[in-house]
Amino acid sequence: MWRVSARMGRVIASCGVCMMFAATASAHVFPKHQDPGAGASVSAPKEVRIQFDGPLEPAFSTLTVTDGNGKDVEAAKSAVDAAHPDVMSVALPSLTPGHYAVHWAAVAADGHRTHGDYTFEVK
Ligand SMILES: [Cu+2]
Repeated sequence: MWRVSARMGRVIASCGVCMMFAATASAHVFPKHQDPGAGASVSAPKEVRIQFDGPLEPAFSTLTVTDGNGKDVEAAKSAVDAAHPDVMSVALPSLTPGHYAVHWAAVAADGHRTHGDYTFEVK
């Protein structure tokens, strides 16, 4: 079960249960707002922040950022906002101009997993 859109990048739901029962699709969380956005060209951001359409399981949800060579660049481990369990962010060092990829894996509160990636550009 997967879907693709130019605006959101690549998004994949990957739990075995859901491969068989499409009706459970609503148990998955998907990005609602991504900052920087997919395909955006921005000044070096201090963090990548994604708001999902439902609460995340902090222990299993991750957000990483890689540079053009596929090397991790995030300054710290990603974290789910304690006050806003639907928001996950990761701090960044000062990034040099270039293309970067965001990789996220979101585990919903009920254990269903989705993941995806998208790119943005630092001017
Ligand atoms: Cu699932």
